Amino acid sequence: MKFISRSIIILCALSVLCIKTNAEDGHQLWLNKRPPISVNIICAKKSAVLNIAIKELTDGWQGPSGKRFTLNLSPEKSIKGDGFILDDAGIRANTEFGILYGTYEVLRRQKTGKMAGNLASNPSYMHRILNHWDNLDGSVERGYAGSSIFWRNEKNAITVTEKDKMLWHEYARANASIGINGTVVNNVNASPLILTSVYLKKVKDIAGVLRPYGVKVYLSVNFSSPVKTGGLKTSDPLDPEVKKWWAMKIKEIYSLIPDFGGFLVKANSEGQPGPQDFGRTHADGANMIADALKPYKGIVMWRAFVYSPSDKDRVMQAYSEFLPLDGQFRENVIIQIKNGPLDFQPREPFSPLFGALKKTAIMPELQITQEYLGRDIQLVYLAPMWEEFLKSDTYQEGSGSTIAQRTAGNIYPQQYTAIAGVANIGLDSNWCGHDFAQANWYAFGRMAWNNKMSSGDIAEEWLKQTFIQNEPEFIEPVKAMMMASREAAVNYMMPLGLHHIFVENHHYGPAPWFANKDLRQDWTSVYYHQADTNGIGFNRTSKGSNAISQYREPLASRFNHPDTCPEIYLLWFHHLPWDYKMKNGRILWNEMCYRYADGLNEVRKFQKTWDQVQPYVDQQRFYAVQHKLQRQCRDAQIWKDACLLYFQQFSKRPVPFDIERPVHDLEYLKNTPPSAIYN
Ligand code: BDP
Repeated sequence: MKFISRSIIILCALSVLCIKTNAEDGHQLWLNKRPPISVNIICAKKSAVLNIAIKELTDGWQGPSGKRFTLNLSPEKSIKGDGFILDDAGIRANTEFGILYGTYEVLRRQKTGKMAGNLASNPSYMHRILNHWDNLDGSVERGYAGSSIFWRNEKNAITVTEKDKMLWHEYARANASIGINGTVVNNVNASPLILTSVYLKKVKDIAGVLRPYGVKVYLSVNFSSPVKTGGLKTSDPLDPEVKKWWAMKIKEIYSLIPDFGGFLVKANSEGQPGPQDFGRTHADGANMIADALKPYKGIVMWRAFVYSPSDKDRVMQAYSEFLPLDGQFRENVIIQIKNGPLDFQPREPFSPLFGALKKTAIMPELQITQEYLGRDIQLVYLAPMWEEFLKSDTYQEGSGSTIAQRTAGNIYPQQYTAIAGVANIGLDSNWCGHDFAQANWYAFGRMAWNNKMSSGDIAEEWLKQTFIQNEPEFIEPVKAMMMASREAAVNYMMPLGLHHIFVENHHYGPAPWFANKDLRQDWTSVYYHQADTNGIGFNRTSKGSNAISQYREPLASRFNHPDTCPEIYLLWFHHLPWDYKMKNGRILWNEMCYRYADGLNEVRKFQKTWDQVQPYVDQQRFYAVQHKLQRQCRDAQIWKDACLLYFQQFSKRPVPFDIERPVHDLEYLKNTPPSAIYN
């Protein structure tokens, strides 16, 4: 007996050891397997989609052993789209995909220890779409997790291997498990080649793998495709030959992919062609393509990311261009708007277009890939930023007109509702480069399904599933770290409303000194921070660029005065003297110093938190994250030193005595190429 119990103890100890030493490259994402418990699934119908649901439940069931569980396709009025109802007996849905999403919800609840019980769940958006900025040569614009999972730069670039299919299958499953039901497989800066028959054949193959998981394929298209690949003399949207060309092309696509989703278009933006090249409007361009897609129920996602090299404040331009077109777009056109009016900065107020357009369908575009938020190097959980954005009140129809409500079609009706996230996925074995960047992919899907979900709940769910760990000693500190990470990044990069002071185009490290008389001024840093001996910040008040006027009351007045402007946006809207008094009594310069220091100190705390939870994490991921946190700490220090030393030249004030002195030299940071500093 003694011997047996001792053996059991040794066995248990060994198995704990095994779990901890197991190599975990993160490839399983949040779908990590646990040994299944038996379950008796009852399903009257058979199909590729339902087979997936049955297999998932059989392979992953963690509920009562031997339970009878029914998958029931029965029309139910309270269920919308691919929504579902869960109860003790099983899942009810109107569509097979509803059953599939219900399946993943059941498994998620079981794995995260959420109480079983009744739940009715309908998606906030009909289309929940990833945007891959993947080029046909396999590179990924602003991608930090390896090459494209769809394209490659080889001789047989368009061949499809079994390995490709396996990866796309895993990708589709991961997306379905969080409710994502669409993917744009090529870059918004689109190569016209994507619409040639050779590439379309590969798109068909991709669509074939993704289909049973409910992930529809969409394409980014180049507006001058009729000229570039169609041999026409013009791409003028009002030209009958051009219309005919698009109609033919779209017919060809649907003959290959009957459930093709539609197009994403970046037009007249950053040098891309568009209808304005022919004296036409965005509406002329979008409608022409939308008309050709309509018979097939396809949609056009037309991006509002436009700005031209004019004197007008860049953050005001999209509003000025699109508002006059309100009501002119077809019902199957959705204007895709980035969350902020500038460009995916660590913090921006929401784009005023969300509170302006009334008769036009609109959708948010979020950036999951961390172009301006530390790439794959920094642990920055983005969901708190998206939550802040979705909860923003535009006051369009009085208070409570949040962006979540407006874009879900609850304020003005929209035939199609959608949300897009720029993907952070590549060929890296853990898909996203940083193990914690997976949480951003996960959170995007969860918020796209339910745009009122809290970022904290999502973090907790993700942690429990990804690390197969329900221990509060692990979950609580790590969740707190994730939840603090975005604010920390804002503080060590661009606190108090500062924005776009990155190294040119590189978008990782700081370069507040970046100026270039020969370049568009709105691509330089000095244009945005406007620091001089009088103060710092961009004056967007009624006495400045008047960007505040694009917001509805009471926001416009609130933003217009420094005393009422939320301090998180202070230098976004105001140019203020260095000794401006903050609410806490500090002068602006000192407050800036403390914010930079707080951001850095927070990352130091993250390192300690992570080290403390080592016993709960497999070695491979533990060391990978630990290593990245070291880099993050070093780089946060560079941000703090670079910005404070640079701005100090204008503030001409000391850094408060209780803040750590800079460890870097400004001249070194200014004169060393980023490749030497950050690699
Ligand atoms: C900017 C990126 C650029 C993209 C552009 C876009 O730097 O690579 O092409 O946005 O969204 O953030 O079109």
